[in-house]
Amino acid sequence: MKTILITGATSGFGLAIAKKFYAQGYNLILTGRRKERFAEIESILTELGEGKIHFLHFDVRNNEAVKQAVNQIPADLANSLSILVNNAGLALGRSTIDAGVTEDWDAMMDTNVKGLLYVSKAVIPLLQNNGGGQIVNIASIAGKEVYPGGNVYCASKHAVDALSRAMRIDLLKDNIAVSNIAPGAADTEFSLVRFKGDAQTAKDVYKGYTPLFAEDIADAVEFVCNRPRHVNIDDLLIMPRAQANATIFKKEE
Ligand code: NDP
Ligand code: 8X3
Repeated sequence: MKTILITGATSGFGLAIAKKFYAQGYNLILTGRRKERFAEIESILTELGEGKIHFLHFDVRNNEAVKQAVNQIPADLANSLSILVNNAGLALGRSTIDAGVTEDWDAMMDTNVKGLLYVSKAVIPLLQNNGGGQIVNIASIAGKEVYPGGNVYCASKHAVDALSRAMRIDLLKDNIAVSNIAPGAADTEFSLVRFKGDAQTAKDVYKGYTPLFAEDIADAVEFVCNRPRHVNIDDLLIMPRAQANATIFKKEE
């Protein structure tokens, strides 16, 4: 039985990816900071499959905690790990650069860029020991374009986009394929986090059109991970039908 490690699996895309792969017979290694959600997630998942589920509780910004957690992965899961999904990430705020909050900038760069690097550095040796595998990095339309008030979040996702290309080059020798998935607007907890618990502002982001849902991105991850061995999907930009680019939407009144 194969194993997938998904960062940021306590909500949104990560949780939907976990459900999709568990139902297909994978063992799961799931990570997040909100460990109070682990028990409920486990009970939802166990309805869907029969594999092993192993939770790792750490903040991706803490390199020591990342290393310790990865070292604690049980041997049978470590030895069958074939996919790493670097999904944990966030935006904080949407102000112009002059009005930006430096703590928010630190949190976005530390989580989206450095956290992805720390997790990758800790997990790549497991994939190498297993003869290869696949890394899926969750980037964004914000990694392809910049938009008003997107500044540092966009910079962090441009970095993810660049790291996907760099990893693909550097890990070719190890039979580790690297796929970049770049979603447009998706209705998860993302906007609630971005607007710091302001539920109305978060809801308004998805008003007047049908956004993507977490399951759409889980479908995409499943697709890229299930290509024939000689094929790799390098980069997938996935938008709601009603979103033409980072800023242009067709909204109903
Ligand atoms: P959610 O807020 O629903 O999920 C984010 C996940 O990341 C949570 O499980 C959260 O877990 C985890 N996370 C955040 N910060 C940390 C941290 N410091 N350490 C460990 N885990 C962390 O949002 P989405 O599912 O939408 O976001 C998933 C990814 O998709 C992100 O990288 C986001 O940038 C990207 N994305 C989202 C889009 C959207 O419109 N929703 C579009 C394009 C890309 P916990 O809080 O428990 O730690
Ligand atoms: C999330 C999508 O457009 O809010 O990455 O940046 S967007």
